[in-house]
Amino acid sequence: MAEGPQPKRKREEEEEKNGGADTQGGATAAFTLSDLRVRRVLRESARDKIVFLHAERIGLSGEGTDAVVILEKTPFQEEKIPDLLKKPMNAELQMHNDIYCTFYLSPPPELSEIKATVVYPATEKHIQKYLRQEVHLIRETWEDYKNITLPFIQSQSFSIQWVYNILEKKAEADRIVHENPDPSNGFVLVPDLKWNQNQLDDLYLIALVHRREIKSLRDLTAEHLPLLRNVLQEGKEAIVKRFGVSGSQLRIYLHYQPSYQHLHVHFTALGYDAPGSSVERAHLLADVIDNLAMDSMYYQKRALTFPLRADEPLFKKFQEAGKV
Ligand code: M7G
Repeated sequence: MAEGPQPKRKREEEEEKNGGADTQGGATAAFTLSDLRVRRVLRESARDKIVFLHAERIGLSGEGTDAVVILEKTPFQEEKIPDLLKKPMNAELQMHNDIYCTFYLSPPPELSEIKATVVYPATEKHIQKYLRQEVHLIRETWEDYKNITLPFIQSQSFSIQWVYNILEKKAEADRIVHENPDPSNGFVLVPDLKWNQNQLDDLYLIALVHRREIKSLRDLTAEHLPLLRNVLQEGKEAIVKRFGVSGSQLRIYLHYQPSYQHLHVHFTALGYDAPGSSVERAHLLADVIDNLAMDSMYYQKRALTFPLRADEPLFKKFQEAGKV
């Protein structure tokens, strides 16, 4: 029988107890969730049972430091479902009509977990990332990439310190599922921040390549084929071995544009409608490999589409250039 997901490791539990951790440079500055004060709701989704909050932590001098807090009701864990009906709890009948009735349950804490992800200290860019915005599609030619996008991402993009912390084993070292240590063609596979590893329905891992100069799809040429083939092949093998999910049940893809400009590949359960897995952002790794095998300069020739929020500085740059 397939092995289930690994139980939560001690370090994660400790981090959760502390309410999160700042892993800048590998150092961990713990704080409790109750140190944070909610400033406003950035976005919420009734369908996904998730809310994104702009919060702040008040320092000793009374100064507030921005944080982003993401609260998400966790998926059901199959083995715990029978307890939901069995355990004595407050179950309030809301409506009864013929054969139909609705109850509202107030389950005990161990059956009503909420996952809290904290970004602290958060930059303005983090806050903007989660703020509900009007979104537009950009069609970026190679010239647009060179003239507009590249200078922009070189001048300002998210810090990728967290990626280096993983590659250098300064953070999440005990979560590594697989590593190929080769400096040119190797990578590290870890559970994504979004996955709590308690159930396989929303399985989500990321492969971070050891090479540091590859920012995104735009930098890839046939030279990178051995690396990409390793990620595809070894990533699938590691996931079937550890989690019992076969390669044919995985969606393996890159984002364009990625938020973090260090090449990484997303592995999500095929049945999970993962955020960012839609056509305007996801490029299947198998297709990327085929495209590069056909034409080494494929991603330096073709136009690429991606969504941008209306208030993003990059969107303004495309507007100023008359491209939107
Ligand atoms: P992306 O396409 O660059 O950006 O993917 P997106 O967040 O807009 O999708 C980066 C991926 O890395 C996302 O799936 C994040 O959830 C994940 N991620 C981000 N951070 C800061 C961490 C982290 O510290 N640890 C892990 N394990 N995953 C992270």
